[in-house]
Amino acid sequence: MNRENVTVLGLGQMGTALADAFLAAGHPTTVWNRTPAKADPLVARGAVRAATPGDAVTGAGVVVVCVLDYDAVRELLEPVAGSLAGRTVVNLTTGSPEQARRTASWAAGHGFGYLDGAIMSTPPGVGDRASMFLYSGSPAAFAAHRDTLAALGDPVDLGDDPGVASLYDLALLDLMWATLSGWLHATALAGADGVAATAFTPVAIRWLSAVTGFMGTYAGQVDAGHYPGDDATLDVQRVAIAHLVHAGRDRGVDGRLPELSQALIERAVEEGNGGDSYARLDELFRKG
Ligand code: FVH
Repeated sequence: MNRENVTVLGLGQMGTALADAFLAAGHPTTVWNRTPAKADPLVARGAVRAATPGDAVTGAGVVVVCVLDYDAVRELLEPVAGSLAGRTVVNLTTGSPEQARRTASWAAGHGFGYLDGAIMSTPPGVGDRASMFLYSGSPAAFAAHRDTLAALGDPVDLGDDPGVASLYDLALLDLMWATLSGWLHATALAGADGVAATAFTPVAIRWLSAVTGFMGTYAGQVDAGHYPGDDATLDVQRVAIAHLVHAGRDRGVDGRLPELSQALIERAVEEGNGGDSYARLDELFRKG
């Protein structure tokens, strides 16, 4: 089959994995990196080395950029903007929604297609259909290059606002860090009484699948602004979380994480919402 020509700019850990996935899927792949030696292993596996970013984008249908930050993206693309007209840039660099929107407007002004993306994986997951790649921006560019992007992972289309992929990325990282911190705190608590992390974690993982069920129920409550406490009320959870905070203190475990949840629960109860579900805390976060 004829595979689309792709170019990958930026061959750090992630850019290298992206280029490898395109090669594995049979795409003619041109690569460029600021430090040229990082391209050597990819060239040995069949990639074409470009001497400059300008050379790299010539002939590519899709130009994938994955560098440290958006300052580096602009530094890289501004000098070659004239050569990008008629092509599509897919920017997989982590940034803010505002940076994504500004870059999309700049791309439109230069006549090239632009998709902003977020990689919900580490490099070993690239090329696996189970890994989500989030995209937002030009619907035409997504439709034209969806099959090519599928070489990297499951391409998830988040619509035409170029900032939305970054927004989801930040929100999902928020969820990841809160979850990992919760797990590490729980592991420290259990560990204080001699429970190994490897013994605790399989039980924790089963519990997390129940928690995702709660999220499914509570999402509807958040959207409706109505939080019936017909599973577990904040009044009940206020008592339970006090046990967690005390148990941590007794064991010398840093208590700031559960104390934040405790403070939010207590505030919601003080405001007269003790009969509501945990989803009621959404309103406290939104108030800031
Ligand atoms: N690694 C991961 O698991 C995460 C997963 C989610 C998405 N991120 C984002 O991907 C971007 C790159 O991350 P990385 O892990 O590949 O990072 P490094 O291995 O440190 O490579 C950085 C590359 O950026 C190049 N670079 C930096 N500054 C410039 C510049 N001014 N002009 C041109 N290129 C630049 C750097 O080049 P060099 O140092 O090798 O010469 C590397 O190619 C990032 O946004 C993550 O948040 C990865």
